[in-house]
Amino acid sequence: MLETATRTHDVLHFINGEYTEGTSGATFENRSPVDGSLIGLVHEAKEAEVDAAVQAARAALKGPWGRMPLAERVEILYRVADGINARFEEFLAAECRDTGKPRSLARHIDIPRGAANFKIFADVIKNVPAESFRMDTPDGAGALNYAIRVPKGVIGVIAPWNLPLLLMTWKVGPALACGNTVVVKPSEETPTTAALLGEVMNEAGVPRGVYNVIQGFGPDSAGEFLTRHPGVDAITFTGETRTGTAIMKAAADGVRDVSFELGGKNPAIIFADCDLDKAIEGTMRSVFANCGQVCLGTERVYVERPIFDEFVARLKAGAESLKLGRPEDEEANMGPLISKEHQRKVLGYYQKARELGATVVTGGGVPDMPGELRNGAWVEPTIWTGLGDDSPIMREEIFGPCCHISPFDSEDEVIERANDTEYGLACAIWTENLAKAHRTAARVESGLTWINSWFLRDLRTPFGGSKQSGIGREGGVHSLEFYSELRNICVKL
Ligand code: NAD
Ligand code: 6OD
Repeated sequence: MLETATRTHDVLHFINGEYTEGTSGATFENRSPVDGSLIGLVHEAKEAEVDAAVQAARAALKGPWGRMPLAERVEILYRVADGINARFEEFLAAECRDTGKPRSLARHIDIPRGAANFKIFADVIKNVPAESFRMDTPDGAGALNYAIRVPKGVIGVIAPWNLPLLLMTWKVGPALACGNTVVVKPSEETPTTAALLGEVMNEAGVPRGVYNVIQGFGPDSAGEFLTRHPGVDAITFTGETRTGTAIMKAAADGVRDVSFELGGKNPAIIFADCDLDKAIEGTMRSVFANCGQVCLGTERVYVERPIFDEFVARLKAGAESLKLGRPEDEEANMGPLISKEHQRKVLGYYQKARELGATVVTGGGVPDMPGELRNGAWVEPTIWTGLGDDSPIMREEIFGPCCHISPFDSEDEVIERANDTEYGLACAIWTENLAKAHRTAARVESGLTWINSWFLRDLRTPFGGSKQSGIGREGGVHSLEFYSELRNICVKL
């Protein structure tokens, strides 16, 4: 039993308020995507560790957490948010070490949102109105129906590696606000910040067993054992659509609820009447931010024909101006991909695009990095043109710093092409004609649509994907629909 999340940079489980190596004896390596160096060993959870975490979470539901007045729970969540901010630099260093992403990015997005996710849902649960109906009865006295909101129970939280702390706390924040307890399975690629959060939970006074973390992989490891565990009441998952399918099958046993934020193949629609400077700037971010590893990112860009050549030339210039570098290089605006395995996948698509006859506008390979950075998972920012909409490059999620740009000639045509996908997560529309913008936004089949912006969002709004990009909506009060249950009570007056 240890008091901290890491020794050097080895990462442990956090179960019932304590750090533990567990009993499986299994470990795996956490390697830096920047240069391939060994960051540390991660202890892998098997059935015994998962069971211990679930039992701890179940016990905590019946303990002080379950009996705690809402106002006290809310104060604790504010302290968790403050605790992350108080250890901001530690979280920043850990997140950038695991992911290789630029510190300048994580400083503005990942870590502040990690803290905000506790504050916002504390505010939401404090202010959510209760529902009540006064009804007539034959005796004239009437009856009062009112709904009470109760926690679902133990929530299994399975998180991906692209925005590890942000996406994990996006689920843990509302789960705890609603009075649930959680067992979190972070991605095997990014185990550290979820573990570190255990220290903050203890410091903030979160009772033992409310927040548990088990480390490991998906199949035949922590992820699968967690989703199969009958002590888990509901599962919230962010990751690939294929993984969501496997988790949904596991959740069918016991008829457990799921909330899924899955993959995408997001279009951007650039009309000729857009403000081109803004459209280029926004598309640069939506294609290349976080090395293209953002579920909401753009991989299909449709540009109205009169500005097609200029748009391609300017996006090419933008891509070629990106500076790749280590997280601590404040000039760098792009890091490596998450792993050598993901690099192989993305480079496979780069190769396939060439074989399919794409015009490689820029990139398409591995950049010439200096020294030990050669051992990292670097790829070039890449732009293609010339492929048809049915090409695998246009249909499959690549999750790298790349996009294909196609010309279009009419509003109806582009909407049909944008919607011609099994996914439906996000879309960005660029035009100065507001009527056209609203018309197009209403017709694109995506859970989130931006007009003349990207990634901008009030956290009280519904977030989620259409079609195979997800099930359910989270954000603001919408999160309460998944993380709590309404029960009706009827009082005869
Ligand atoms: P992934 O599906 O490979 O893994 C996500 C998590 O699931 C990891 O913790 C992994 O260990 C676990 N897992 C894998 N197989 C499992 C199984 N059989 N049972 C239980 N757990 C299992 O996804 P990733 O590669 O980590 O993340 C990238 C993907 O996530 C992309 O497809 C991206 O679009 C998607 N994503 C979606 C959103 C969204 O909001 N819609 C947000 C971020 C990422
Ligand atoms: O901002 C968020 O809350 C959110 N869920 C972002 C998802 C980004 C996907 O990579």
